[in-house]
Amino acid sequence: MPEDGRLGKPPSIAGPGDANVDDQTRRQLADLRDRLGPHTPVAVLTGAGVSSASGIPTFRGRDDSLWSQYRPEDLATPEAFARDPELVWRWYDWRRGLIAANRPNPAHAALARLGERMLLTVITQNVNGYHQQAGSRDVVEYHGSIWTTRCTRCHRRAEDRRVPLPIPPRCPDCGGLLRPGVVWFGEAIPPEASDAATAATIRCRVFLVIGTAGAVYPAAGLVGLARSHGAYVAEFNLERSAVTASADLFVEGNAADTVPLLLGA
Ligand code: BJW
Ligand code: ZN
Repeated sequence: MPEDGRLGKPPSIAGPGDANVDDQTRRQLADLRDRLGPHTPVAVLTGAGVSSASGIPTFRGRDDSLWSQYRPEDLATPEAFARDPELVWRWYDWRRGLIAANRPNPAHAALARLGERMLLTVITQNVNGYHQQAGSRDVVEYHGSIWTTRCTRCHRRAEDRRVPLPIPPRCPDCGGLLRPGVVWFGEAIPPEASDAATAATIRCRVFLVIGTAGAVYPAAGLVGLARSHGAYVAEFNLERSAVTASADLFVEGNAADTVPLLLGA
């Protein structure tokens, strides 16, 4: 239960073998490792916190970027884009530059290694592509990808990895305004992603929740769905979140330190 599962002081940044994790945390992680057999279906829900050790700011955390004055609700909406597409594109262009200049961290790498050993689906709310870059194969991009665009006129979808972009970018086919291939507030989750995430969540026996505030739906609802289908839920976060009450185990700390401990010695 979460109260018992709340674990000691946060580990400091260190290699997986020597992270500063207390004995109770190590025992609970060993117990969690025992649940991760080669035939156990596992689903992992990741949020912005899994990428913060890569130098990518979270949405609701504090940072000193020029964008910290905006809330995601002010920029990640179709209304914001209709009002000021250049502003929204400048934000996305800045984020694309940061993502391209940085790389996946040990948490992404550990999930990719686990995926080689067991049936593991990563459901990520992140749009940066770091799970695939780290080697994860079964990745559901629940909120889309920052590396794709969609034409607002002819609806053409395309991969686009230019950094920086001409702002605003235009469709090579029809000259229409392009938009980022991501899911904004008030927009539906793409049906293939929604279906794949729901199926993996219902099927899994162990559900890992890593670095998400659990504040945005329907993604946050997957935690309760997993639990209601009998999965053991383990959360990895720097601090308690809106979904901690639904977790069987809470592992406090930097995901880049704690998640690699799932690999064992
Ligand atoms: C660490 C760490 C470290 C830091 N180690 N941990 C039910 C109830 C209430 C509202 C709704 C509801 N259902 C739907 C809604 C409305 C809305 C919503 O949820 N609003 C809430 C704000 C209340 N949802 C929607 O609109 C969704 N669409 C929808 O419901 O459609 C319905 C529909 C159906 C049919 C037709 C039409 C419509 C869409 C939501 C889209 C969200 N989009 C964004 C932007 C994506 C593109 C982009 O990246 O720009 O997704 S917003 C932003 O939030 C982004 C993220 O994926 C998402 C979640 O954020 P996340 O990952 O949790 O990040 P943070 O920053 O909040 O938290 C970081 C966490 O990490 C913290 O806990 C830290 O402690 C931790 N951390 N460092 C471990 N090192
Ligand atoms: Zn077009």
